Parts: sequence; structure tokens; C-alpha cells
Amino acid sequence: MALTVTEIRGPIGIVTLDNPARRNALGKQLVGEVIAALKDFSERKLRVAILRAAAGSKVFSAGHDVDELPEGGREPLGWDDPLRHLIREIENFPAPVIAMLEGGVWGGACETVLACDLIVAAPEVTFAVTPARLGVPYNVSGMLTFLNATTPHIVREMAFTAKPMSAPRAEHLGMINYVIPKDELEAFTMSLASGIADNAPLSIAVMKEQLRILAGAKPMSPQGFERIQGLRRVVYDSRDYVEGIRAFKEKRKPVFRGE
Ligand code: YXS
Repeated sequence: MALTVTEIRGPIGIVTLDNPARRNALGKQLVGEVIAALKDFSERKLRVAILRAAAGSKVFSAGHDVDELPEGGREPLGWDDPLRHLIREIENFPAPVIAMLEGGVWGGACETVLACDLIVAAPEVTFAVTPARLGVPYNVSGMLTFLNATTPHIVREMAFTAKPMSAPRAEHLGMINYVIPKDELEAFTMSLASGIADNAPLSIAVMKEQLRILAGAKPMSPQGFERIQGLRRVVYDSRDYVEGIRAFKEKRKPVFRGE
């Protein structure tokens, strides 16, 4: 059974996340369908892609599918993790990707949305960066996505508190482009997309790629990278990591002991 719905309206492609039973968790199948849709849009040379959840969704996406996370002792967000593939596909898609949001945006879905080129959200939308809720050591490129979307203080606040941030506050901080009433959201987003689609696609594609390369051009020494990977291993080898995943699955509050 498909977990997404794909639609093409002229030069605009729309991918709708449609797995409400698991709150659109970013599992291997759902991510694979989104990536396949983006590849199809690229082959058709569509000029804008829109990523959304089904109309009226209370949750845009609950983030990484926790059941697909390792239970410890292994890198949880490695290069080949579906979430990492999704982020790269959005960043490498040769045209703007617009996130059109209704409902809560959680964990890896926050990074997915912030990797999009423009973000339009209904006022009720919230954004929660959740590694600390689960004991997960987020990965380096993921943290860079957050750092490129806002200031270090705001990244720290979101990462350390794991509390949802409202769409109006996110807009005030410049993290998202527009907050639009739910009943106007689709018309507004389609109008935004159509305006972009009327502009020069080659110019837009090269500016998007320039911005991607410049955003990733952060110096990090090999020693610095190795130190981070060593620290992350301590976390995903920890009892806290196992406790975080287990508590989620057992639907109880985790008890973290810092070991
Ligand atoms: O009990 P059933 O079988 O009906 O399944 C429940 C949930 O277990 C399931 N579900 C998920 N399954 C896998 N991965 C998930 N991330 C996930 N989230 C939910 O969906 C069914 C309905 O969930 P329920 O009853 O909680 O729905 P709700 O409407 O009461 O609450 C919606 C949420 C989103 C507020 C709630 O489901 C929630 O807090 N989900 C987890 C949000 C979260 O912490 N996401 C982070 C995932 S890990 C990740 O993204 C990164 C690795 S990291 O953490 O590092 O950022």
C-alpha cells in the first residue's frame, strides 16, 4: 500500500505524505516513495516540488521511524539511513522544494523541512528537534542543516529542550518563510510555486546549487570530525540511548542516567 500520493499540476509536482497510522514517520518505504517522486519530477524537468501532508493532518511527520533505529551499538544515522538519503535528495533536487506544512513537525522531519528551499506553515504548526528526548546523537551534516537555518542559540534551545517551537516564532526568527491560515495555505503555496515556475529554471538551479555548496563550506579538520564521531559513538553505545528507544516503544517516559 502506498504511503504517499503524487500529483503533477503543470510545472509543479506535489508529494503528499499519507501514512496517518504512523503519523507519517520517515521510514524506509515512505522515504523511498518521496525520493522516487522527486526523481520523476526531475526527469520531467518540473520547476517546483511541493512536500506536504494530507490536508487536515494533525502531524506533518513524526520524524525518523523509531522502529527502524538500531537499538544501540551501531551508528543510528549513517550515510545510508533513509533520512540522510531524503535530505540529500531534497538538497540536490535541481529546482526549489517547498515544504507546505500542517500539523506537528518532529525530529528528523524538522531537518527534512529545513532542508527544503522554502517553508510555508499554518499557524498551528510546531517544530520539535527531538534527539535529546530519545538519547540520539544527531549527525554532523544534520546539525549543519539546523545551523544554516537559524542561530546557534536557537539551535541549542531546540536541541537541548526538545520542546516544540510555534510557526509564528519560527517565522519571527527567519527559520520559515510564511505563516498562512490553513484554509489559504494551498492556494498561497501554489501561487508562490507558480511564480517561481515562471522564472528561468537554469538560473534558479545553479543558484540553488551555489547556495548548497556555500552552506556546506564549513571548515572542519579530520581530527575534529574524528573527535565528533568518537563522541557520538559513546552516545549510541550508551545505556541512555537504549533506554530512550525502549521507553519510546514501551510508551513511557525515559529515565536517563548519563551513562
Ligand atoms: O501505537 P501504534 O502502533 O498505534 O503507533 C503509534 C506510534 O507508535 C506511531 N509513531 C511512530 N512510529 C515510529 N516512529 C515514530 N517517530 C513515530 N511516531 C508515532 O504512530 C502511532 C500513533 O502515535 P501516537 O498515538 O503517539 O499519536 P498522537 O497523535 O497521540 O501523537 C503524535 C506525536 C507525533 C506527538 C507522537 O506520535 C510522538 O511524539 N511521536 C514521536 C515524535 C518524535 O520524538 N520523533 C523523533 C523520532 S527519532 C528522529 O526523528 C531522529 C532520530 S532524532 O530523534 O534524532 O531527531
